[in-house]
Amino acid sequence: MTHNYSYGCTEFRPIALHWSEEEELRHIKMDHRSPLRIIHCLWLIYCLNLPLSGFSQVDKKATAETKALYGNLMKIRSRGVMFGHQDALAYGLNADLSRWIGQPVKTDIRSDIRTLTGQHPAVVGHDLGHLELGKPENLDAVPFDQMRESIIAVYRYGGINTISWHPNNPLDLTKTTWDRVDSTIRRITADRKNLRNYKKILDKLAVFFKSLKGPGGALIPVIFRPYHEHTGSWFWWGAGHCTPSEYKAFWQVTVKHLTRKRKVHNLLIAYSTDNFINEAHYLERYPGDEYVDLLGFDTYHRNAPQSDSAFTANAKRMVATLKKLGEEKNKLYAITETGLETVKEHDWWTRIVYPIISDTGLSYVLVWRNGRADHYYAPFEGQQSAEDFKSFFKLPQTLFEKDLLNLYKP
Ligand code: BMA
Repeated sequence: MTHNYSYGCTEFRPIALHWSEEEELRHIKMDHRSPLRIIHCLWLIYCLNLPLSGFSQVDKKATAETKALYGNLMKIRSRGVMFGHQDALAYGLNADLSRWIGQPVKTDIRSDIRTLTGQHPAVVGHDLGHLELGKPENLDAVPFDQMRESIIAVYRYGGINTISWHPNNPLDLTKTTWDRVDSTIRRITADRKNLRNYKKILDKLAVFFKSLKGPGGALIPVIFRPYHEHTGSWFWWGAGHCTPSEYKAFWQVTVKHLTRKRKVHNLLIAYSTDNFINEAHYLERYPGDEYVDLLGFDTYHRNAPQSDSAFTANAKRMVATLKKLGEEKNKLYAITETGLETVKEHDWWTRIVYPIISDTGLSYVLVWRNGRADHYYAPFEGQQSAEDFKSFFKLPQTLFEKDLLNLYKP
């Protein structure tokens, strides 16, 4: 077990802190039972603002609601797995496959999942791609102002927001997120000017994160999931374009700049690979426990129905690895993206998804966006898997909007 902290005070050793050798020696020499040592432990707990229970959240200065969310997410897993949908309130599809565009106003907010079940997804995904360009809309034409309204709406109904980022190449912003050029990360971290420019891009994200405020004025906690699917090589940060140590260093620079330099304290940080072969592969580019709150992976079901059993077996294997790592590291874990494009199997939800997610301790499973008539992952009115989804919705271990008790309450 590699818990970060143990409050029995026999092993108290915050990994994010770098002690001097002298302090280290003093720590080791101190008698475990001495009153001095107990006072020392309590003093550290007080100074670091740590709760007196197992706590492995990255940002020790996270807002009270972000800490509460983290703790409550740990607990709610015993009740089931939250269902998530990317861009759920931003747009969707009508029965005739035409698109609807969302208006996240205060009442009667639309989502394809709500139209079918009466409840919004528990988790809603958003993407910040093109914020780095200073554009008013993201790469999928969602205006950032509207995205902010969606995030507030999700927060108001008690749901969780998760934010991915498909940024253009920071070294040449005319190149998209799918720029397969090598060495971008090395060239950013090894060059002062490039690094400075990259940090300016991160500053734009910091401004956005800090603009997310609930009705009471408190910052809205979000799960930030940068540089995902890095076991693949289709993005400029992918495995084929940088070494593991370059990727880790880049991740650390990113998280440190946002949380420490720009003091963004409403983030839970998610690390998510694409499909992975085994635990060693999953951890090959893992930046460290002190930089990750939630372990995830993305996996898509392709070539159905021929691949049904292979997809299920593979997904179950990867969930088992995450469960093991999550328990060892005391971290949350989730299927951060999945889906069968155009959900072409009428019983996909109860036959394929539910057996993968039930009895696992997963926090959530998120399906990708309902973008176009030929590119959608959640059912909508009249879609062939709609009835099966209603059954999935009623199953005991799936959680939607109304299953969430106040996750932001300390
Ligand atoms: C991909 C597709 C793209 C989209 C991108 C970012 O999987 O949905 O159309 O631009 O995600 O959301």
